[in-house]
Amino acid sequence: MFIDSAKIFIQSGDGGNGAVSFRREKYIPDGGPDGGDGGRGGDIIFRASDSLNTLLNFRYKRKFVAQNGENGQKANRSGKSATHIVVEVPVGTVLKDIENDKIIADLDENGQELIVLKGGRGGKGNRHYATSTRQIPNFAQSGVKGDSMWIRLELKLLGDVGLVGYPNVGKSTILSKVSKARPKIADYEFTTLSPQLGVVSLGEGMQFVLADIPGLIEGAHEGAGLGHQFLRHIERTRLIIHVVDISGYGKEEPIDAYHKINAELSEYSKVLGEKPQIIAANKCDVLEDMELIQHFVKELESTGNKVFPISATTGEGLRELMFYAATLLKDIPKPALYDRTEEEVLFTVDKDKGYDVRKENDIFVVEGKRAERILQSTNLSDFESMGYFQKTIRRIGIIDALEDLGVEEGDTVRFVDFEFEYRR
Ligand SMILES: Nc1nc2c(ncn2[C@@H]2O[C@H](COP(=O)(O)OP(=O)(O)OP(=O)(O)O)[C@@H](O)[C@H]2O)c(=O)[nH]1
Ligand SMILES: [Mg+2]
Repeated sequence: MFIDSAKIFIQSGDGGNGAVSFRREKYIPDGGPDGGDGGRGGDIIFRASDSLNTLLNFRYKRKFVAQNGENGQKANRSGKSATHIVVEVPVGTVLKDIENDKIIADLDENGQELIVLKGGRGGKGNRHYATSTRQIPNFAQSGVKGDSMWIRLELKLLGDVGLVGYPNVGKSTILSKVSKARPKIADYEFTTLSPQLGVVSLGEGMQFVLADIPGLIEGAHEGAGLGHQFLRHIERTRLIIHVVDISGYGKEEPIDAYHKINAELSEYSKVLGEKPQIIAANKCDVLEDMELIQHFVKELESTGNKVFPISATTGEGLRELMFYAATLLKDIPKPALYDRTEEEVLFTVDKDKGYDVRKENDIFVVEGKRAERILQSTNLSDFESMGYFQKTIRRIGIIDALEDLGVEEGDTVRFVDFEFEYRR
């Protein structure tokens, strides 16, 4: 069975807390602070691997949870950082955020890696907080929490040659005749519901993978029918066999059908529109009028593509067609990355944090929806509420972000419309 999609849960580890501790040595009555830092939580990393071909493994293992970093310890000992979890997926896997269906990553190359969830940073131990006026810091920094999300994995099939055409033209019949694949074949439209792959072996090491997808109809590029969700797969192939049924219709109809499908391909993407094609005029066995075939061949060879009159049923012409495909493939390099648009793929996986931290002149500014909500829920004149406010902005990483920008004791922070002096 071929599974090309899976839903999994991932969670990165929390950072360990920094320790509060003071040196205790004989003859040293008031030792300074020596609380070590917390360790970092484990990341969730995805890696594309050539050795996997399906998403089958994810039927059995659906949760990937990284461990937390250890807490800091006394005597300046840092807590151990957790090991990262590496999730291996087949080359050609697309990662999507289930919440909004956004593409997080498109792992196309063997060995390509991406950190999808970062583990939380460890908190600093109290030894970092000693100053000339504060020699006994009775606090340390908490570790930052990890993050979690549901992800959908989708595997784009990687065939060398794709069979493309209207429904019911005989694509699956062709695949079944030239490979060991056994796709469903029937005399009605949309028999094929998901992509099928077969290996075509022509002897002497000549072989390629042939992909059969559901039939395309007009409007496919906008999502009509079934085929459109699989055009992505065809985009990855190096060559298209464009199948046209030339039986039973008039002289011009098959030609018209050919152009209509090509228009759909071009509308879907430039890559698809420009992919090299071979044209297969199928169901020749039921044609009595040879002139019809000749007309079709003559008309369409003017497009620069070669036309093969075939019959998938009797097998006539199939061998020549497959050999020609194999010959063309020799000169078409395997694609590395295909054209992708910026907005489509987000290689940075920082989920929207809901706040933004920046430095404006000498002021540190924190803004954003989440920051606003936190502020609204805080009673600025209440001690406990303020304590909670501080905890929250630490937990979600605002303090870390401020420190990364170089904030120091006494600097001004403008939190939405609330200004305060920074104190550790
Ligand atoms: N006479 C004749 N019938 C054929 C030939 N090739 C396919 N057929 C018939 O056409 C019908 C459709 O064939 P399929 O291979 O299922 O067509 P398809 O293009 O895969 O169709 P979808 O999966 O719906 O897109 C079946 O009844 C086949 O037996 C052929 O060369 N000659
Ligand atoms: Mg089919």
